[in-house]
Amino acid sequence: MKIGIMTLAAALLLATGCTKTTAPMATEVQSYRAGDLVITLLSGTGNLAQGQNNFVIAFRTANNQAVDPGTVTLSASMSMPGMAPMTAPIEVQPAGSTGQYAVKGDFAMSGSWRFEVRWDGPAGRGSTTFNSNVR
Ligand SMILES: [Cu+2]
Repeated sequence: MKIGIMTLAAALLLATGCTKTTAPMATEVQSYRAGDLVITLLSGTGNLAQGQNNFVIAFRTANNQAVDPGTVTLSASMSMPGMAPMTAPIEVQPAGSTGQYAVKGDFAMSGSWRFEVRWDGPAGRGSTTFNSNVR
């Protein structure tokens, strides 16, 4: 009985952690410098993988202070030889901490994806692109 309750508590903690906090997503996938901003992708594994992913995009200053970038959009595409680029459905939502956004993205293929981030808010308006490898 004790074990059952502990397991349930652990399962609830994990479930809550995946949707509400960024603490379990502490492993950096990659960081990019965009002017005064440092943009970091984080995931539970430190990678992005083919298929559905939950990850975090975080905005900080070069001095490691959290920044509120305001409205954030993220898109990803993969150029395909002889075909139109493949795009990934991506949803971005504020994650509850300054500068942190929860992202859901579905990558149909592994390989190098081109990401474009746009932001518009207290830190100004800007955009940047970078490549990240999906395993
Ligand atoms: Cu592809």
